[in-house]
Amino acid sequence: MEKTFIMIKPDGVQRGLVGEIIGRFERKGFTLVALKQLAVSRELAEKHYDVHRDKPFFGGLVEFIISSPVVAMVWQGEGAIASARKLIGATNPLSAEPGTIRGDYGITIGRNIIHGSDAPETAQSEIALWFGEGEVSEWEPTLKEWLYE
Ligand code: DAT
Ligand code: MG
Repeated sequence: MEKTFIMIKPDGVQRGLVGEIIGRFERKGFTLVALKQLAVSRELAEKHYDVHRDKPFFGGLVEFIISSPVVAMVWQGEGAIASARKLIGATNPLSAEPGTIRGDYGITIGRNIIHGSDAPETAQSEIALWFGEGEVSEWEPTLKEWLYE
């Protein structure tokens, strides 16, 4: 089953959206296989956003991510990577559709609440970057037969 890395950013935690966001992934039917709240080091934030290192917003983005705790998670399920991106919505919350997390709760691109891996390769590398092997638990919900044909 596919796994994706999801992070509730400092604004999502500060605004009390953790339960709401976890609930959306649960109700969709995905399985939570790793979860922790942590204060992010500059090194980890820079590694996570390395692909954006040369962008003008990189410095501000790193400062934002290390400014207050985040909630890091791994969610599992069929098509979890692309589906999570749909649940999250477009990068700019003002362009994100209502019904998506960013569309419902965000206003500006620099405070867009949540991160989700964008492809199988990034999901794999982000999970390995944020979690040790023993931190991801392999389990299957007993209601699986009611979620999948
Ligand atoms: P996403 O988080 O939807 O994958 P991304 O990978 O293009 O978006 O960018 C990573 C984060 O960087 C994004 O969630 C918010 C921030 N960001 C992107 N473009 C930005 C911009 N033009 N100005 C400020 N922040 C930006
Ligand atoms: Mg991205």
